Amino acid sequence: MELKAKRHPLNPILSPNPNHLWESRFVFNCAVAKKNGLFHMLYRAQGEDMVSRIGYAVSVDGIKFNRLEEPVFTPKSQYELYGVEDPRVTEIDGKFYMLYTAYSPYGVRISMASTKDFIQWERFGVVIPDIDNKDAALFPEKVNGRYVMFHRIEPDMYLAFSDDLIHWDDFVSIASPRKGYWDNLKIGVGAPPIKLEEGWLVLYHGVEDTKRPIYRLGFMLLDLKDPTKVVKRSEEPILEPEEDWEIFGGVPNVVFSDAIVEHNGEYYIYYGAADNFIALATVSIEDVIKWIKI
Ligand code: BMA
Repeated sequence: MELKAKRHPLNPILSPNPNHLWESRFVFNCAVAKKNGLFHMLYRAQGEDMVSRIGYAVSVDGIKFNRLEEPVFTPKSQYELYGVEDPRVTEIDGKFYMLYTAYSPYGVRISMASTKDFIQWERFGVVIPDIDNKDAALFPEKVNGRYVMFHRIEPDMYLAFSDDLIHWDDFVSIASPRKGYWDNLKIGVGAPPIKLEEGWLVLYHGVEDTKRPIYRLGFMLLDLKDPTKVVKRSEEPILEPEEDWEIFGGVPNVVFSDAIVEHNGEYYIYYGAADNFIALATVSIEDVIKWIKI
């Protein structure tokens, strides 16, 4: 069975805003958390200076978002000199933890901050030091007594484990690019995983090694008790660049997701299109379960 996500007809749902210098050129990879009937979005934006900052937008239907005039999270340390990128948010014990990429002359580093209201932040800084690393997302609960995080040391997807969310160890590669497939160059987690009876459902991106690399999206299913074990993986992508605004833009041929949210029997997949826009695609939960079971 081929599982395909369906684009929302109002796409793209968020575009650069020429009136705000910090987000005048590109808005793209975003985190979304649903809480008390609202969709809270944290999105990466670039303006005239090309530094990445994080903006906030809110919605009641998950489709039409209202944004703030100013970014809510901006570079604050030497590791963030070029920007704060690609937020992914997980709610743990009533707090939202954001993992993001800090980009600077030192390279790319996984960093963390937490918030209760998406405006005021507690910053933890770099949590995996001394190594180029990105594509991080936290599991929503401890597994076997420890916190678990996805991360990516090129070209593989890794897990890391922690007792306090700050110190991470036991790095283990759980999946690699596959020769002859759409994800043959490098892979990284998309959204934080969703716990199902059948296992951990993980949206991820895969890059194909072509003259102009193509970013596509697929699913993995991880073993519930031992998430280092991949039980199933999309043979075909569930979403790939097809629309003009996915093929042309800041970086061509990119669909890249940091967020999946359950809503009315569907998964809402929010994605950055061509590093230029924010778009929405949906897939029915029933179809995902069917895909898992075949
Ligand atoms: C990757 C990511 C994203 C981006 C993608 C395509 O390296 O870190 O920020 O969307 O490249 O340019």
